[in-house]
Amino acid sequence: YAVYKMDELKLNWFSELNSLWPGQCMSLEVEEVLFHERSKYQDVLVFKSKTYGNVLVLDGVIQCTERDEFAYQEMIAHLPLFSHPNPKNVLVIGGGDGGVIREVLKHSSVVSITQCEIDQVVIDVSRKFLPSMSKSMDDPRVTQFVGDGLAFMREHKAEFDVIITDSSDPQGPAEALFEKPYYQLMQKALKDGGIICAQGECVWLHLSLICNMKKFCETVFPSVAYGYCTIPTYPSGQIGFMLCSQNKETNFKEPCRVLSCDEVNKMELKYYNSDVHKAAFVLPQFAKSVSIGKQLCSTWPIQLF
Ligand code: SPM
Repeated sequence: YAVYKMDELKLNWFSELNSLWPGQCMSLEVEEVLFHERSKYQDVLVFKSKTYGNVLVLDGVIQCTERDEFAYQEMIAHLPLFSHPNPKNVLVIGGGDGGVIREVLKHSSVVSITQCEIDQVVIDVSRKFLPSMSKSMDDPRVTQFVGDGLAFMREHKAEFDVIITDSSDPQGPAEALFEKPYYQLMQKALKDGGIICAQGECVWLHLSLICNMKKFCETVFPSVAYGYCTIPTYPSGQIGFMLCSQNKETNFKEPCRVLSCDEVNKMELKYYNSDVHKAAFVLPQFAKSVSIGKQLCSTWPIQLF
C-alpha cells in the first residue's frame, strides 16, 4: 500500500497517501528529516514540520505531531480512566511514543502502568525526538515490554483495571488488534469491572469496520460505547475510540469523577474535561444510525458519498 513519496520529502512536503483514505490526504511542510529507517516491523520516519513540531510517521501514516497529539492521547486515556471507579493497574498496548502513559500517570489512583510496544525503534526515536511524550516512560510506576500485544495478552489473566490499545491502523503490525480474538483476550486480562479503550478509526472513513467491531464487542462485553475526538492531523480530522466494560452498569457517557476547572488545570489538560467526556459519545446521525444497528454492515472500507 501507498506510503509517502520520497520526492515530496525532498520538495519539503510530506503527504499522507494511503489506500485507507482514498482520494484525500493530509500534507505537512517539512523543515528537516530527523530520522528515516526501516525497523523490523515498519517504515519509521520522524521529521520536523514547519507548523506542527516534530512528527512521527509509521508506514507513511502520521502517528502524532507535537502540536495536536494531546487531543488523542488525553481522550484515549481519560475516557476509560474516568469511566472506572478506581483504576489502579493499567495496561497500554502500543503507544511507544509515551503520550498515553503521560496521561495515565495523571491519575493518582494508578499504581502501575504496564506497556507492551512491538517496535523498539518507535520507543527509541520517541525518546530522542518527542521528549514531551516519552519522558513519561521513565516514571517508576511504568514497566515496559517490547513484544507483540496479542501474545502478551494471551499470558495475562485478571490483572488490569484498564487496558488501552493505542495502535496504528489495521494494516501492518496492528491488524490483529482490530479483531474479535484480541478483544476476547483483553476481556480475560481484565480484573472484575475492568474497562478497555482502543483506537477506533474514523466514522467518516471506516464506518462499516466500526460497526462490525461494535457488534463483536457487544458479544464479548455487556457494556460498549463508541466515542470520538477531533484532531487536525488524522485523516478527516477525527478519530474514534471503542470502549467496553465488564460491568453492565458502566455508563460511559457519565464520568465517575467530574473535574472542576482547578482540577483540569492541575492535570494540565488541554482537550479533555468532563463536558467533553459526555459530548464524545454524541454521534452524528449517519454514525449513530449505524452504531445502533439500523443499517446493514458491509465489508470495509466503505465510502459515504
Ligand atoms: N500515541 C499515538 C499513537 C497513535 N496511534 C493511532 C494512530 C492512528 C493513525 N491513523 C489514523 C487513521 C484514522 N482513520
